[in-house]
Amino acid sequence: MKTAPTKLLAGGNEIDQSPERFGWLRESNDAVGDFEELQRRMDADGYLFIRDFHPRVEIEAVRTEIMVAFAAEGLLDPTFPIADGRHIPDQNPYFRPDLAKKNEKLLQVVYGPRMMAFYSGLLGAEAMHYDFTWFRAIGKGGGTMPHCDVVYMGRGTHQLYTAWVPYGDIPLEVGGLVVVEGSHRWSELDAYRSMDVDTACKNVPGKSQTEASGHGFGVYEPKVTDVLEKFDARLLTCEEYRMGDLLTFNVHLLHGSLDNQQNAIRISSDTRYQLASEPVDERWIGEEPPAHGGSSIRELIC
Ligand SMILES: O=C(O)CCC(=O)C(=O)O
Repeated sequence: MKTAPTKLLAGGNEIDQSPERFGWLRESNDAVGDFEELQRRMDADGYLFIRDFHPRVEIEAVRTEIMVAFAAEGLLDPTFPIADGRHIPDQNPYFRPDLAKKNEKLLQVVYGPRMMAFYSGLLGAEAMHYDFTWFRAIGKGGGTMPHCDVVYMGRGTHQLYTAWVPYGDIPLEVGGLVVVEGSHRWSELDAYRSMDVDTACKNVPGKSQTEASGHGFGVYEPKVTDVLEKFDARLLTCEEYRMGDLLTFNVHLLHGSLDNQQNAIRISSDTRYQLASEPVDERWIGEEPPAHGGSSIRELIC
């Protein structure tokens, strides 16, 4: 197995790159179009990784619009080409769904016929997508801690898939998505996965269900290295994500991202798909989805 060239970090902790703790995602390009086989792999692995799913030129066009917007906001270092997306130190955009919402090219990538046909094929009947588009623009030092998506979007069907789409080529040091191999099958995570970040504990004033049980705002455990040791598991990622790649996974798979160790902003979207006939989590539907907090809060005795 090839090893990663550099020291890798997640949450500031160095990743053990030994073959027992680290490896590469399985590519499923050989099965594209064979939805039975893709569903079998999704069940087995909890994810599907398809190279060049989208034409690169379409992704590059989205990237250009986003970087031009960042330049106009004064976030980019003017001594580098805009296309490089080098941010000024201490200017980390981090989470910018507002930019995705008004980017027609991006909306066409994530909700256009190519994606909808893919998810309808995978689900075996007509698919629908959430209206909320998560868009991340992660600068130096940023990364996402390990979590399962179901704690943020579990009020509808759990037969729900995330599509993670990078809008740039992402070397390991720029921090792409990582998954914890086989974690979607771990029953030890069931109690955590049954939680909801917008459920407030009536009996623990000021705390949500996840906070009261030590999972903060839905993070399973901040140190992914501890998770890997505890479960004797491997972290999987890709040597270099490329513009056009699609990584899709189920809501029970533990995942996060590596820390970005450079000033190059790492941009990606994550969007959600399910059967149109199944119940949907209303927090993510509509022109202005209610999202977290506010009217989405429900009370419960924890
Ligand atoms: O891109 C990231 O850093 C995290 C993405 C993520 O958590 C997701 O797609 O659910």
